[in-house]
Amino acid sequence: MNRATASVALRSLRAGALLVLIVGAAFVAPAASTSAAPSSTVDINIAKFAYAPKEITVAPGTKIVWVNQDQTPHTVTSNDKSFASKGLDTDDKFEHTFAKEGDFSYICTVHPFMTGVVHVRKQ
Ligand SMILES: [Cu+2]
Repeated sequence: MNRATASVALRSLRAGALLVLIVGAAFVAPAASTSAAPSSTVDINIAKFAYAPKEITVAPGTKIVWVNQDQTPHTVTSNDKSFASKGLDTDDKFEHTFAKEGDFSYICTVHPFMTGVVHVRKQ
């Protein structure tokens, strides 16, 4: 084996190693690419007879979790009836995932002066 042949052999060895890396990556890549970005979760506190924040803008697919921090029961009831909680006691939670874009106003049916709105927008 002369020097030129050895060089070619080394080059093909490197190419082979590169091929193994590429093939290996191809096996790894699908698993990585199928793990979609997790949808986000946003908390809205219910405290002192108010939703906080009262108004919020989120992306489609966002889950909102309302948590009643008052000593008084409250509800989360949408004006278009697309979601409605039961009466939430202290520390009770209600969650709803907003799949579609739109503006979703809601109130507490026990205290209708308590209002909130969720804007769902592609971001
Ligand atoms: Cu209330």
